[in-house]
Amino acid sequence: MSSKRSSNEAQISFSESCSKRVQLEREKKPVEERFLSALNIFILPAGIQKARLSILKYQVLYYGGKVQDTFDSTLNYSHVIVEDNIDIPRMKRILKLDSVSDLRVVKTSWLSLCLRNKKMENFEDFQLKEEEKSNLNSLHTEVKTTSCHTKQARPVPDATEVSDYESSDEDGQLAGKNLHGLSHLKPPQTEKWICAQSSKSPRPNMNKHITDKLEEMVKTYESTNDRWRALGYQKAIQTLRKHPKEISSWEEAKSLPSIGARLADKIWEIAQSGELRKLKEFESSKELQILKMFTNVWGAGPHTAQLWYQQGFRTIADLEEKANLNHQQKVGVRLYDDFLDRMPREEAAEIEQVVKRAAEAIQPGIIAQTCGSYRRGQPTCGDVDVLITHPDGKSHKHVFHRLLADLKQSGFLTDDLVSAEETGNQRKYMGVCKLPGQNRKHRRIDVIVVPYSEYACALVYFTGSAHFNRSLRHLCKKQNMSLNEHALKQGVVRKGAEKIYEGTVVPTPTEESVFKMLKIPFRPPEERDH
Ligand code: DCP
Ligand code: CA
Repeated sequence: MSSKRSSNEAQISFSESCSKRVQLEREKKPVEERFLSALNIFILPAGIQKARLSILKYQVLYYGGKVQDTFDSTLNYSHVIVEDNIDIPRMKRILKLDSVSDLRVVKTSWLSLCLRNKKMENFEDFQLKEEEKSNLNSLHTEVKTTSCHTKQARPVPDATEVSDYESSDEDGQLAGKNLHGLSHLKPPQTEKWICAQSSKSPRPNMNKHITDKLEEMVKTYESTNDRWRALGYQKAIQTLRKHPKEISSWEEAKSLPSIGARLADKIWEIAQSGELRKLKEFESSKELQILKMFTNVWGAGPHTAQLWYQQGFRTIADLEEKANLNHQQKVGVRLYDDFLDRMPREEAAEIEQVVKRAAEAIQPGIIAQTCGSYRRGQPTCGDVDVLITHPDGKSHKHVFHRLLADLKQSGFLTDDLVSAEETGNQRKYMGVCKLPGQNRKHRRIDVIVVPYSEYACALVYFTGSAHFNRSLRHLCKKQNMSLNEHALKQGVVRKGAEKIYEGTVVPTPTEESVFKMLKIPFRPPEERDH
């Protein structure tokens, strides 16, 4: 896989990494824009998605408020914010409090409303009192009806936009709101899901002039760790690609799945002017361009990129000379240009052959199959993902270390990035290879060895695309199943996002059997390129 961000990085909170910048920006803001300056709040994290919590905190800080990271009963908070479905008894249990009568406890929907309307709204309708239970549904309706669509560009991520993505249960589904909450009553209408459809469009993308610009927005948001916005844009791109005609009005854009009012604004702006001011702003920001470049270094995520920027580094040469790099980043910096270059699929095929021959020499009958974009038939590949197994169910076990040793010995593998990552019965190597001969570039390669019983699920997973996989997983949820690179399970019991019962493994001898269990037509790899 080309994925290169460590999970630790992803977990670093947005507000932590940005708080200094927020403070600087806040100091520059005119007083009337600091409309939350009366706030000194604590947000109870229970029930709030991590990313959303970070963004809520970030916004409160940005608009002049104070957020305390820990709860201290001796402090004088203006408000204690709790998720809408938390009631007072639960809050008291979590904070180990006997009484909350001297606290002003208010639901997150109030904070979202203030942020949306850019002013302090009356909190009383959102306040929870000692004897009161939360009334989630009525409040949700209230917030929805009072929310308004503002056309002005906003400088910071909007938590309400983020919560829409998070609560959206239709990721990977084209128009499935009708299924929401009804999975126990009727079978899902699988034909509406991305994973049930061929990615081979019967017609060209009629909105390429729009999707190209939105793709650039995705890259920028990814480099600033704004995952939810990046995901929102990606979903809109998928929708637009499939739309049979050129967008000719704001309303037309807004009526499409995964496109809300703000995205419709952007789409309509591009449709009308051929430009997107927000993207131009990004492109003229030196800082954002440098952050983008730094996040392209293998082994560096948005947090590291930001640290490097804060340390005064501005070029890849700066990093090479002055930054304190770990092993992976050193390789990433040294081979920066090679890694950015996508290889022609013919080169990926040559790389596959080298691995195949070496594996076959160790264990006859071994299967070595390149997955990822190569298997989906793409003309170029970011890296090569080789999946290895053996049909006898046991011989694969001895191959991993010998294969890597042989490939290093021959000079084919030039650098290790992750020597061995074990998840369950699967082993994964991430490194760098170079074909023999003149003018060859270094290429990223992953070698994953799996038991034959997990081969079909691993094939599905590593073939992707990532968007197709997300759609499969969501469809699984609707059918009380789960799917990952190891197995398909049925009878899974979930309470919210949490799995209460893991379910039981369904034997999946072939990729076809996975599709069949999910009640969707089999799609060959080249039709999974969503
Ligand atoms: N994958 C996934 N979710 C992710 C990352 C990867 O489901 N977040 C799966 C689907 C991908 C496959 O792993 O297709 C291989 O990952 P790559 O990052 O190598 O992606 P591709 O091979 O699709 O594209 P590229 O040509 O950029 O390598
Ligand atoms: Ca790949």
